[in-house]
Amino acid sequence: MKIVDARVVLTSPGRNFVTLRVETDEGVTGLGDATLNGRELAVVGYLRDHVVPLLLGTDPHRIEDTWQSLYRGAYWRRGPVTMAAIAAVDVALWDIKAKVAGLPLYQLLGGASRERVRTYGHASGRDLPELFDSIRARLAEGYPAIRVQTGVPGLERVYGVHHLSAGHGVTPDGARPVVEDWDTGAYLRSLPGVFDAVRQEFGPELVLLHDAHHRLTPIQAARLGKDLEPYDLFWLEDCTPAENQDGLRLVRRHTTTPLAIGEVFNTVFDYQTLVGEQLIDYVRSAVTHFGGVSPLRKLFDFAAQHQIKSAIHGPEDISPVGMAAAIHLDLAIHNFGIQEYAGHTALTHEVFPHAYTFTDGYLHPGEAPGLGIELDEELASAHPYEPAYLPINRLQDGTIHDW
Ligand code: CS2
Ligand code: MG
Repeated sequence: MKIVDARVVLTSPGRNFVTLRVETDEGVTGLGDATLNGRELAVVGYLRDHVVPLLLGTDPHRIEDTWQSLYRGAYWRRGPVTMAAIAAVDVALWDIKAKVAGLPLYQLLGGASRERVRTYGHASGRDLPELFDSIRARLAEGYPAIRVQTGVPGLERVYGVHHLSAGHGVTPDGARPVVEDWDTGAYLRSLPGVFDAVRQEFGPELVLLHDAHHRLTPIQAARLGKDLEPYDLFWLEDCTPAENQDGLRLVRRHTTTPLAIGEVFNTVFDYQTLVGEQLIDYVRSAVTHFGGVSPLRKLFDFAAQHQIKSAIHGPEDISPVGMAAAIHLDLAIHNFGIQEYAGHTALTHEVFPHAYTFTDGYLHPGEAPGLGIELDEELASAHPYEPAYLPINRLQDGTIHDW
């Protein structure tokens, strides 16, 4: 079997997605997600100009050799653009291999280790009444776990709060990222009270998570983790920018609140200290941003040696193709933790018809051969790319901060 064509499809059914379609001389095709929110065109160029020409004529079954060739052959290694491009190829080749075998991908990854995949959803609110309504809405959808994000007193635009955040939008003229505002002191003073109110309203059993989104110093993260201990969180995510892996040693010394990190990481080297010293409890990388199924399953094996579990990143900017690959991995690995599932718009599901199902808060990849997903290129072409940046974050004095 040989690869005879590979095409990059850029579409925007409500938000931008980058998809690679690989075609073989036997008519079997594979899909891979290469969406990098806010930098989509960089991955499109990397794939079209530097990867696709190298794929033509190669054997799609040689997944590991192709992965290693793309990783080592570029000389310049790692990074979100490179690893998203390599991920798309890796996933497309796994899709092809599983289709040729006539099996759903999870069967090639060791078969099912569980009956279904537990998820968590997003709840947010500018204030407690709005937050409580949002939590009730997720509970009504069956989510067994809920991420809680709220406004911060005195701030106008805050990450993760639907009415306050620009989400993934741009300024009206489409040219520049929206500027959101931040005040760490106000955030640290108000958040414990929010979780106290949530526990009062919804009780001690509800599984709650929170995303600090890289905004704290290690000592501030240590304080927040400690202040949240009475509210028994499933995890505190991205408590501090983790390029400085050593910083998590300080956090870990001060709090027993479980920690989740890694959605912006793209190789195992980003995790070496964090996993090796068990400084975190969940690894967050997505198939799309970590180079594909092949390296992510290796990361999960490394994590398993340190009682660390998976928590694959699953916001709306992971396409249904990336989500399908995640669910196959989630079903197969032993040290599964939880799967983030923000869901997609109805139009996105139409562009990407898929076998995976979301029922009462749990996902299943389905039994279709391969990933179990297709791309309606005609419908995709009706929704062309729209320039969109992630917001940026500034402190009250105008200093740029982590978003
Ligand atoms: C967030 C993401 O879901 C999460 O944990 O950190 O929504 C993140 O903000 C986006 O994926 C950025 O594109
Ligand atoms: Mg996050």
